[in-house]
Amino acid sequence: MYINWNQDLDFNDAGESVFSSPAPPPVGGAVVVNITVPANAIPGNCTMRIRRQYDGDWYSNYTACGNSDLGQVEDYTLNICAPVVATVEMTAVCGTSMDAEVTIINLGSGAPGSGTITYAVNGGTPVTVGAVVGLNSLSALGMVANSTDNVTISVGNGSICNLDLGTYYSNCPVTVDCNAPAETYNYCYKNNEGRTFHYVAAPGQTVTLNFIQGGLGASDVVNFFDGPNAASPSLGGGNFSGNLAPADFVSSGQDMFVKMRQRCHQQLFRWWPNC
Ligand SMILES: [Ca+2]
Ligand SMILES: [Ca+2]
Repeated sequence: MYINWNQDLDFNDAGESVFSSPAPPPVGGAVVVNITVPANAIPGNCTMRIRRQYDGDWYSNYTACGNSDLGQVEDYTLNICAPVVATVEMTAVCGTSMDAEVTIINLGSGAPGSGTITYAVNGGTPVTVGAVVGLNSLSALGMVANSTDNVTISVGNGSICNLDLGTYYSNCPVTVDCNAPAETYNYCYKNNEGRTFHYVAAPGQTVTLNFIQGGLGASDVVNFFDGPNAASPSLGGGNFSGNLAPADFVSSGQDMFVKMRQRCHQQLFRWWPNC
């Protein structure tokens, strides 16, 4: 298998021979090949060639062009994406509203005027609106901005090359009822989804979090803060050797703030918040 990454009408450059099967090649069934697009690939259409050949033995003639006794050659067009570059900032007035500001830095391989933003509020039906390079305000998303309100955002450029920006939450406080039994809280830790939590107990009470379950990837970090935000004193944090259970954290006052940072994992966390 060959790909003309640099669009110069040949398959001869470094990295353009992307796969060779073992000899003899498998008969029947699928051949699965994972291809990493090199950083110097030119965005746009390029040609991928798949060649199967036999010249008395399976080992001869590993080339993109040339004669062979038996075999088949097929050419395909690959569309190499230049990625969209964009950031999101959320603003929430807890109990009132939650808005998102999407700044598109670059539409990648998209044409001018081709930008779109697709967002879904609280897992609902996605809505697509036009977008410009620069600041795009998604105001009045229709959320009350409580602790579980969220919006999932992606940016398109008129091609199949979308940028999934992930899911964003309001960060509004969760009120811990000190007179109720401890509840188990489940949170699915998703791909591209960082998350913060702000727990508030009644005045004079403290917040305790006890983890029952929570797997962390090698580069994942969870931090705990003794107050209402990440500027508060640390109560600890880190990777916990990949497993949060059975970590316990106790605030000194009525607020505790939790901040997760993750890289592409789907994990389930369960913890008890109580007073
Ligand atoms: Ca080439
Ligand atoms: Ca060349």
